[in-house]
Amino acid sequence: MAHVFVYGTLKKGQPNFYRMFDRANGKTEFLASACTTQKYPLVIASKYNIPFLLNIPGQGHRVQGEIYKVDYQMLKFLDAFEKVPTMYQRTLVELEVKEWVGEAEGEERASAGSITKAFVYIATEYQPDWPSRPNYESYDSYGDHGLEYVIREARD
Ligand code: PCA
Repeated sequence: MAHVFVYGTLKKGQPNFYRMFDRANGKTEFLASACTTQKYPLVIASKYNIPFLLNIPGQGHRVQGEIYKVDYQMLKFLDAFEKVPTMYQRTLVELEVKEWVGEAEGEERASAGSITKAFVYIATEYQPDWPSRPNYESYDSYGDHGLEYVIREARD
């Protein structure tokens, strides 16, 4: 089992959320809402409007997202789906828990305000202009930026 912090299209209400709950891909359990303890730029880039967290701590916002507990099969699915290591790298990030909902067996229930760690998918590399793009505290594909995510199945 692994803990994964999602901040983009895998969040609840976002276009790839359902993939984490497709039992053919493995098992997922929601644990908590959280935000990064450090600031990072979260930008939307590429012609498919893909959200990327850039590994530039101290710049941008403390990014909001959700922590999920996934089994090994789901972790491998997500790595493949996020094109690790070409597009994203899966790395550990420090998080502040906002609301802990899951009650994972044998695990401490983390209270609001407590610090935890989870895997996150960060951009493997980025174009020079990405860090100066508008950056978001909380990603929403359908937000007023108008940069709706283009789902895999609709790409050319
Ligand atoms: N999927 C991953 C990384 C960016 C994306 O769209 C996530 O939601 O965390």
